Amino acid sequence: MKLLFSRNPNPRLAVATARYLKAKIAFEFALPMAPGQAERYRALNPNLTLPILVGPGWSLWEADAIACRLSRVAHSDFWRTGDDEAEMIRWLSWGKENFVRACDMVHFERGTKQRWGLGPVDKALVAEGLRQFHTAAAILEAELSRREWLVGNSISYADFRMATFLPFNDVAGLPLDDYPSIRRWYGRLETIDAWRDPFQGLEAPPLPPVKIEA
Ligand SMILES: N[C@@H](CCC(=O)N[C@@H](CS)C(=O)NCC(=O)O)C(=O)O
Repeated sequence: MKLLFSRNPNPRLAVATARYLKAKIAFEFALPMAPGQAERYRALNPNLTLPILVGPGWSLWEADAIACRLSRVAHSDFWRTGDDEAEMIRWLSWGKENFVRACDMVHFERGTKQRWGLGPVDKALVAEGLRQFHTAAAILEAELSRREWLVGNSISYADFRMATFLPFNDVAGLPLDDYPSIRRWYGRLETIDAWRDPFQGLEAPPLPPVKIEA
């Protein structure tokens, strides 16, 4: 199996998951959206997004599906399959619609758009993203004030998914310090090598720097 990746948030999540699970797979940097590259990747993922997991005669896209498959292959409970499964799915589902989405909105304006020259920061969208961030973070904060990890007593894929955009907070500038339990939870994630430095030893050009608006 081969994981096609870039350094952007969702592929980073998939690489971190694969490395956390010590998956015996190859890693290949890819640029499906670069000029002239689409035809090479369309059959693997019609969205032309990353990550993509490729095997003999098949491909799987969406970071969550890839995490599910890699966890099964590794016989790990990182992707819960027992009594905790419903709770894990609850956090994946809620996260994608709420906390992760709010982080994505702000990061897209302040990070992605500025890195790739996609236009000026839309201040109204940042304000709306921050409003949604505070609403979601309050719910997450209450939960994490009572527990170390989102599901049961140990880390699961729900923790990785919830944190998709937090490694990019140097550019997103989300007010994490307003939420001490989230901050402590994220500190625990950062002690995990596979999360903190998923690209270690992999060949992948750095992301373009964010150009600060005048
Ligand atoms: N829902 C998809 C989102 C995939 C996605 O939006 N990937 C973006 C990066 S975050 C992408 O492919 N960007 C182009 C690139 O990284 O080259 C997933 O979870 O895998």
